[in-house]
Amino acid sequence: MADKIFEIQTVCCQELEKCDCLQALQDLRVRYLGKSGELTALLKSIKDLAQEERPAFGNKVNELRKLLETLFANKTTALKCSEMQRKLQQEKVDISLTTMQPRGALHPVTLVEKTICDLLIAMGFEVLSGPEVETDYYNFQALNIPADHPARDMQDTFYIAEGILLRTQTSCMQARHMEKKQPPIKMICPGKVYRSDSDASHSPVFHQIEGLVVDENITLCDLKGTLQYLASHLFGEDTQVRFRPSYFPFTEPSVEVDLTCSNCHGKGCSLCKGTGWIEVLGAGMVNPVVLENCGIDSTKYTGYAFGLGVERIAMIKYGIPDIRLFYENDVRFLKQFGK
Ligand code: 2NL
Repeated sequence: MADKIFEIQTVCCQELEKCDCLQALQDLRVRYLGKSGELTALLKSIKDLAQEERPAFGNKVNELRKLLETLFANKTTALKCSEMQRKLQQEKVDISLTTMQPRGALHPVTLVEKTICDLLIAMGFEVLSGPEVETDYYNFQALNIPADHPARDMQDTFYIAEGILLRTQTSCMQARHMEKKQPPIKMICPGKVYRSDSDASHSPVFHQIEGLVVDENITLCDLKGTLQYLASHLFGEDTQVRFRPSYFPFTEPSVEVDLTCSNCHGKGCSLCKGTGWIEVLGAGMVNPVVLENCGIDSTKYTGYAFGLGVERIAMIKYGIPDIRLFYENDVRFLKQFGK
């Protein structure tokens, strides 16, 4: 009988040695230590022994059970450990590997529009947007653009129906806002505008930002200070702002606004055609007729307004020669601007 105990111990140890996965180990445990396993069978054979041999035999079998339980527990730990090692090795993630996904970038028009809006927001302007399909009233009449003005011609404006058109400027939104709200007003309206025009510097759709400030004692100086701040931040600290007299039906007086050339700093180059100045936008004091049209007392309040083309600013800033490059979506062009 002692031989039998020894044999079971030896064979079980050999099999444990060979065992290389947790499932096989579990099967082996059932085979030896399970309810109908080898050790239970061994213990049952106690009845074949003489009475006096039984206690010693029982003790030996129990010792073997304890030994095997320890060996199985050790083997379980060892197998779990090597399994974890294998997983760590196999499922390792190389975090230094780049995904090679091409990165997107903001369109230069979006980039410049956002930069200008952020500068104006910092000066306290609120941002409003409105419909691109407008009425003749808000696009022309409210803004003092007379019936015989060339802008009203079918040649210049996209008409959708009688009295309905694609807005040619964003000021319609300014007019709508003044109708609703009394001064102080300090707003900008960025958005798409449409004009029936197309060449290297004109596109049938382009982006405009118009600003409007109405309050007591607003002067042309307030306009100049605002534009100076904008110019210095867009084109550099040393940029100068110059006003030239001009004419718009919705402002009186009206001005064309020039900046010292960002390319040659005023010395004269091909970009500024030797003048040292570049025309960037139009502006002026809001025509009292426009204020009155929108329900604002022009004896009490004055205001300034300006309108700029975002594409034009981007063309000057980046030296882009043709407006159509913005709309062709050639990735080689677009990827130069993303930050
Ligand atoms: C240009 C010139 C300008 C305005 C826009 C404006 C708006 C209201 C009242 C008065 Cl509600 N004026 N806007 C004023 C002067 C010029 O735009 O050449 N834009 C591209």
